[in-house]
Amino acid sequence: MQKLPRQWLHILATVGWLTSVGVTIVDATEPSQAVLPVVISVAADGVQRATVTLDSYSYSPNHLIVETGKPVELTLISVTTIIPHNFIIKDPAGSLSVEQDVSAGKTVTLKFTPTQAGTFPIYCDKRLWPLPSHRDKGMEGKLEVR
Ligand SMILES: [Cu+2]
Repeated sequence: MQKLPRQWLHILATVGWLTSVGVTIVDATEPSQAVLPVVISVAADGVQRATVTLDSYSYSPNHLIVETGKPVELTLISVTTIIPHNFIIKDPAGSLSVEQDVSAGKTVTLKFTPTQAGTFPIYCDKRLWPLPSHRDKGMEGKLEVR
């Protein structure tokens, strides 16, 4: 094995500590996380509202179904104590591009209006080098626009 400079060892030790904290948080989570698609209903004012919980490393629910052409308002609730996350939706074809940071323990509202039908990835691209990205750890989902 290659010899690492002292600073690197310190960084790796810190990363290891953060990881163990993250694992503890995941263990404390109820195993009954929603995995079924959630059809977001349209409110009387025409807005499609839903709440998504962000944890390390998941979105719950993680499969949202909305209607095209109507505004979507998502309340993003982070239940983590240390690790910051974000919420990105990207249509590779460009019809939708949304990115919202959600600091540990914070709640933020995200608004957008999907204009094209399709299924688009939702993911967190945060990453603590040299660990895999949060998306690689399973922090992803999908937005289905009908
Ligand atoms: Cu994340």
